[in-house]
Amino acid sequence: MSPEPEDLSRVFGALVDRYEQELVHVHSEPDLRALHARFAGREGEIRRRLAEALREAPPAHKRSIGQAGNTALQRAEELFAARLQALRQAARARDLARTVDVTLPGRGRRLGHLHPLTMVRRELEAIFGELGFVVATGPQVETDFHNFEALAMPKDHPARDMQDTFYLPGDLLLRTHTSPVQVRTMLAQKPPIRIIAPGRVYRRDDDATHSPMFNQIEGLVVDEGVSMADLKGTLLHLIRRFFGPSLGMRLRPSFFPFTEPSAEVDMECPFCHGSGCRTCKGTGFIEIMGCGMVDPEVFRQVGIDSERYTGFAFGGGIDRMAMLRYGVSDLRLFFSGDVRLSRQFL
Ligand code: 2U9
Repeated sequence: MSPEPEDLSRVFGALVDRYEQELVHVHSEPDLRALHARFAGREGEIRRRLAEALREAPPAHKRSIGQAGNTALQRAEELFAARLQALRQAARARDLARTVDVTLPGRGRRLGHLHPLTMVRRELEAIFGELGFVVATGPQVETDFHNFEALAMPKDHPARDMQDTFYLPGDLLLRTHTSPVQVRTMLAQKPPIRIIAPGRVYRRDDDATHSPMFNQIEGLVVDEGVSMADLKGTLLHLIRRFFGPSLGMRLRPSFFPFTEPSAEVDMECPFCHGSGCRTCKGTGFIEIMGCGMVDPEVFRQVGIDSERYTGFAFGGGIDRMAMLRYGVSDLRLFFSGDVRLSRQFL
């Protein structure tokens, strides 16, 4: 005997209720589709029962049985759609929680800044600017005359050795100091002259405190009546403005081909104030520059009357001053391009 349409309607209802109960345990889209196929798919339970009932039912019952089946299938479709939407929403919420916290503050923009050597050079330029010095520059590829000859270093001078200088084809070389800038200035203009010449220079040297390229700052003052006392006052001012207001200074006799008399400039050690430490190797002093009165031979080379004019000059390493100022122990760090160094100077 074939079942009554009312009984079938209950059977379908029970099937859909079971489907609804099992849906709760489904947590992925493929599992959901598999479950749905099992109940409401082409080969699913509902359609199988429906086909069976239709086959056995008398013609008068077929219509209401068909309706009961369709109602069940429709409910199953609605349940499927609702669960699918819920699963997709949950997945999206999980993704958002994992990748974007929209309540976090935005990332700040990282600003670039000056290289420590540029900061030091500019500070030195400012200190000398206050004293009336102007900045002079010149080529890094120089002639033998401007780099050596005019500075009383003739052809047989030991400083011209291949070991020390980078020579280029023709009578050219990479300047070994910024002194040719002063030579060019004296050739181009009459005293009074009061210039500083900062810039890159090149020597065949390479270790923790020497680099084949380094930065120098030199100064030159030429006028009537310029004396060693002017030189000393200028350098003491520089040391106290740049390294510390109460630091002492001493000049030790030395020799340079282009100055006479010449001296090495020592400043009182800014780390131990003269009592002796590792940086000053226990001496209480640190050598930072060389200086002297311009040799009359240099004036003769550039056509300045040494009977009328005198001048002083000095020179030192910007990189070395930066190392002392910031406690950097290896000169090469300044040229490494390593942002871990420059970031410390923000
Ligand atoms: C002219 C006349 C004189 C510049 C001077 C020094 C002394 C000096 C060195 C220190 C360490 C260079 O960086 S370093 O290797 N310089 O000791 N320089 S007097 O004298 C001049 C320059 C130009 C026309």
